[in-house]
Amino acid sequence: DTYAGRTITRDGQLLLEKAEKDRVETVWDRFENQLPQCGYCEMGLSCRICVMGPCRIDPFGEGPQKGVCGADADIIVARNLCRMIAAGAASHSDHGRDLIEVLDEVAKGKAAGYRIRDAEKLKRVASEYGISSDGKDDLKIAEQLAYAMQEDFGTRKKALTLLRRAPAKRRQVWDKLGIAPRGIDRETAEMMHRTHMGVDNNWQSLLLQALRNALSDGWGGSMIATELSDILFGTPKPATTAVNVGVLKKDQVNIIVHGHNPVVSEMVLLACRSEDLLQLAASKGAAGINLAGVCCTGNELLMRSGVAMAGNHLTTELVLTTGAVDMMIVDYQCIMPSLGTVAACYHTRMVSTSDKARFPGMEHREFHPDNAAEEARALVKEAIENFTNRGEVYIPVEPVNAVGGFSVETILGALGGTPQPLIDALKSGTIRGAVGIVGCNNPRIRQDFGHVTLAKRLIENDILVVDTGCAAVATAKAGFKASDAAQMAGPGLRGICSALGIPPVLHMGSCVDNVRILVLASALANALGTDISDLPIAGAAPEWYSEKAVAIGAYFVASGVYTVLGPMPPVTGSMNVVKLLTEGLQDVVGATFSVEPDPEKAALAIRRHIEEKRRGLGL
Ligand code: BF8
Ligand code: SF4
Repeated sequence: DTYAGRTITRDGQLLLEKAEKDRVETVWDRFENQLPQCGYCEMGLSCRICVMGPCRIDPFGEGPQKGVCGADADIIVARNLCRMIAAGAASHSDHGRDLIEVLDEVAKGKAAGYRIRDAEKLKRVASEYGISSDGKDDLKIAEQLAYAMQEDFGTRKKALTLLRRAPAKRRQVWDKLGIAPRGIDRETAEMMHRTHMGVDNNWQSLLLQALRNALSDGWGGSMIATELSDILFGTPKPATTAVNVGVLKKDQVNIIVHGHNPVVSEMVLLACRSEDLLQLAASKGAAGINLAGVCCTGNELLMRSGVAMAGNHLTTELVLTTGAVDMMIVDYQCIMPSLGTVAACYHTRMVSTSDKARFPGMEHREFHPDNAAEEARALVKEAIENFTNRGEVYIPVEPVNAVGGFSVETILGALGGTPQPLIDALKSGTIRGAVGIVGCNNPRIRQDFGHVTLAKRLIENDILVVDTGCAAVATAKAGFKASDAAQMAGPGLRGICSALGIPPVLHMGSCVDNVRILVLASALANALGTDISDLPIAGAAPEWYSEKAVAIGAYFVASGVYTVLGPMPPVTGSMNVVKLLTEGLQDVVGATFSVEPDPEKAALAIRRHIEEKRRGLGL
């Protein structure tokens, strides 16, 4: 069955069939149309950095071995990877900057609808920036924090403020290598500079700068995004929610938010809950207004408000084929430019909201902090009006229950305020280790197969899984976050999860929230007086596709976390680069990448790694 070959999800399979019937082209069709994909590009051996080129290196050694400028395979492959990391870091960090601007406008009373929802966290983060809260009201603190964080983006600092959260031993590693990031924008700009023709032509120093650039995302831009989202919208706490396309409701106005920035989706949520709009919906014959998310802005709402999640990356087109979506509101990142075309087959209204992200077939309604609350209300009203234009509706599955909302604050809170109980469980071997499963879907891999198989094998073997992004949605759809999911775990993990009333796979948020994993790992390492690279932990991105995911993988590894990628990054054209990433980095940062598309084998590799780290700690 071709549908089952594309996705392991039931909703996906049934909606693929519907899409075919409706003659809707999907990401899988276009992927097939692209085959065979360019072998030079797959290996990272093509270069179009300048217009003496484009150039390509012959991997078989018969054709050209140098680009027009003289760059060899090592330089070309390294530069291409570096630019992927720069783009990924830029994306997350620019998202972080947008939150600083909201905080600043809130402080200045210019952002109606937004407010400080976690004042305690505001003070805590402000103190990390050396801002005292004494005698100041929240808005004053917010203004000073916004300013200090903007400084982290610029060039005036020598090291990012939040690097101090990393264990001392890790910071020494970075200092020794000269890869402690200075400014968030600076590292991305320098990466682009170094990869211009005729600048840095040493593949090792290029890759070291790429690690520094990635660290500026993980311990900088993304970390700021997460912390400010918590301050502005609330620090997540566990809440029950529902996942898969079955969260759409036939008798309600369905609005989907898609993208990444909670700045838009939080205002849409607010509007969906307003009494007058609920009444308007009732007057149109709708039983309510049903807000659901896809991708990471969905994760942001799920984490903080228990908002339902319709699907992950490869579901974003299919969700429209239900005919049940009255409006999809998007901001930026991972929004396929095909969506407008898909929506045109149904009554769905498509709306883009960010000045920096426009899409064909979408109406553009720009959101800024000062008009967002009002614009959101206007859009929800229009979605309600569109409810009566619906044609046939097909919602083929029932939703699955899940618990989300595991911030570090929540996890440590559940453990009584310290990581000690978790350390005790690791020491006794009740839990063998912990793994972060992160990242996307990719049509190269059956949707969710990598995430679900890996998570299953790990929890069966008493390894706690934390996840984010589209991986987190995948495991939720598979039931690993249901209240009774502890049964799926091995005996040790099962006992602990049952006692704490938590699932064996903890939803830690969106992709910027991968920084929560860094903070948790640092708490464990600090409590043990060791480095992150000594811990029995690992990272995995079994179905990654995006440049952001490469940046995440790189900051995980540079922070000392062994990380297994599913799809192969475009580096196989240089065995030097491959060897450095998969072996050489061990001596440099105490961790490496590994590539393993088969999740069964990835699980074995991770278990082996965890047992080795346990032995290293004498456990
Ligand atoms: O930032 S996991 S497909 S939605 S890039 Fe995109 Fe990948 Fe999903 Fe979230 Ni992350
Ligand atoms: Fe070719 Fe060098 Fe220009 Fe790249 S930078 S396109 S290898 S000439």
